Formats: sequence, structure tokens, C-alpha cells
Amino acid sequence: HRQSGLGKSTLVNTLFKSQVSRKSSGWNREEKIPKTVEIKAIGHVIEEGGVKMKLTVIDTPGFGDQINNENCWEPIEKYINEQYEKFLKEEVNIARKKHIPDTRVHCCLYFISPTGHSLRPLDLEFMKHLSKVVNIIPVIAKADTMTLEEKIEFKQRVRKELEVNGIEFYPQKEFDEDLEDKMENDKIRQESMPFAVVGSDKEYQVNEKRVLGRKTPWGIIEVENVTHCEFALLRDFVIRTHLQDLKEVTHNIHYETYRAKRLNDNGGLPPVSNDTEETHESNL
Ligand SMILES: Nc1nc2c(ncn2[C@@H]2O[C@H](COP(=O)(O)OP(=O)(O)OP(=O)(O)O)[C@@H](O)[C@H]2O)c(=O)[nH]1
Ligand SMILES: [Mg+2]
Repeated sequence: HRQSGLGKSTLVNTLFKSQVSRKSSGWNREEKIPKTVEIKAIGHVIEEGGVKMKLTVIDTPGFGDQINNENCWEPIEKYINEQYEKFLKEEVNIARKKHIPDTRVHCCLYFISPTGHSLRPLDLEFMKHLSKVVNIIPVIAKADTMTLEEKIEFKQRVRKELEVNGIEFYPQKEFDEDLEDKMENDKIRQESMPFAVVGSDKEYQVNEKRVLGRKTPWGIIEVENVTHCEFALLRDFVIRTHLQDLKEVTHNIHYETYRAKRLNDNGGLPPVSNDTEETHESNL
């Protein structure tokens, strides 16, 4: 769940500090990451396959630890919808910009507590609601606190519970375009999800190399080593292999749903055309 202290802010740092942007310096912070108290966008330019891309990650406070957790996904939903609204306003503008700044959220990482138990009703509620407006990717937080067996079992359990509760996470079955797509995505849905991640912004010396890692009683967990945890797999998934598709699903499905609803609700808006410019912005 998006509870406090699950390592969300740490993972944001890990993402920007890991290979994609090793060049950027000044990150070797020793100070403790403060509790996140508001929704905050953090953007960096990263280079992917020779193409410069602006990646923005929106860090959110943890919640679900209040006495009353009712509708606790609302601030997130509001933020997501505000970005759709901004985009829509630009789109219907007659003198519309050639390039509409795209702040729409292309993917939402949902942090699940590594309890080994069932998902909480709140987790299910959150994902059920938000999966209708954004691409949800569930991740198991702080995977270094589980043994390998516990991790495998917990991943299975979470997948089962999501299925039983009819929660559609990304990549959604209904959007598989052909058989090849379906085969590839079935593998992701049935084996990779939810990625069990470890985050850290501290470097350690391992075999002559500086690596991002966490010190545990069993040794250093290297966050970018795929035999230690699935951080690198998650990173490659969201910013390499599935980036374009995340953006397309956002535009063609989630944004389109919002847009249709808005135009329906408010007959005042003129009809809008669909041919938005390609952009290189990505927002998680
Ligand atoms: N064991 C372990 N601890 C972690 C991991 N990631 C972060 N932590 C620790 O967990 C604590 C909270 O980390 P944050 O990144 O601030 O967590 P957060 O989810 O942003 O917390 P809030 O902003 O308060 O919701 C810190 O002491 C981190 O060092 C991880 O992968 N494994
Ligand atoms: Mg935080």
C-alpha cells in the first residue's frame, strides 16, 4: 500500500541515480529522506538509446495510515485528472500549441507492504479505483526484508488476490493487440508482476565497483543486480521496453475516457481533434 515509509522516495532517487543518469552528480546524500507530505514532481533529463528524454516522477505522501482511510486515493485521482484537464484545455484551444506540454501520468507505481499476508482492503480499493484512470503497476516494497521463498510465495498471492478482485493492472489483458502481444504480456502478468524492488541511494564498494545497495546482515543487496532484486527489471520495463505503450494506453484509453466524459458533462466545449503531436515526455 501507499503507506508511509515503504521506500517510495528512496526508489525515486534510486531510479535517477541508477545507470540511466549516473552522470548527474551531487546525489550522494547522507541525510535521511524526510517523510513526504505533499505530491511533488521531480524531473530529470535522461538519455535513452541516444534520445534525450525528460522523465518526471511524481512522489506522493504515504497514506492509509490515518484513522479514517476512506477515499484516501482521492488526492492522487485529483492530481491525475488535473493533468488530463490541462491537456484537454490545450487541445481545444484554437491557437493550440504545436507541442502540448504533457504532464499526464503515464504510470502509477503502487507500493505494497512486504507483509507476506493478504493485501489490505485499502490496497484493493485504491487499485480498483485508480486502475480506471491510470496505468497501475503494483510493486512489492522493501523486498530485501523477505527471503527468496517468501518473495516467490507473496508475489503469487498478490497476483491471485488481484485477479480474484478483478483488478486490472498494466499491461491490461483487454488491450493486448494480437497473439504475440498476448503471449508476451501473459508472461509479464503471470511471472514478473508485481516487481519486488529494493531502493537505495547509498553506494557501496563491491568487487572494485561502486554499486547502489543496502547493507543487510546477509551482505550487500545490490539494487541494480537482477539476481538480488527486480529494481532493474522494473526500470527497464517502465522506461525502456514499455514506455511508448504506457504513453499510448494513457492517451488512447485513460485520457480518451476522461475527455469523452468531460465533453459529455459539459456541452459547452467544442469538439476536439485527435492529432496531438508526439512528445518525449514521460511521467510516472
Ligand atoms: N529495507 C529497506 N528499507 C528501505 C528501502 N527503501 C527505503 N527504505 C528505508 O525506509 C525508510 C523510509 O523510506 P522513504 O523512501 O522515505 O519512504 P516513503 O515511502 O517515501 O515514506 P513517506 O514519504 O513517509 O510515505 C527509510 O529509512 C529508508 O532508508 C528498501 O528497499 N528496503
Ligand atoms: Mg516519501
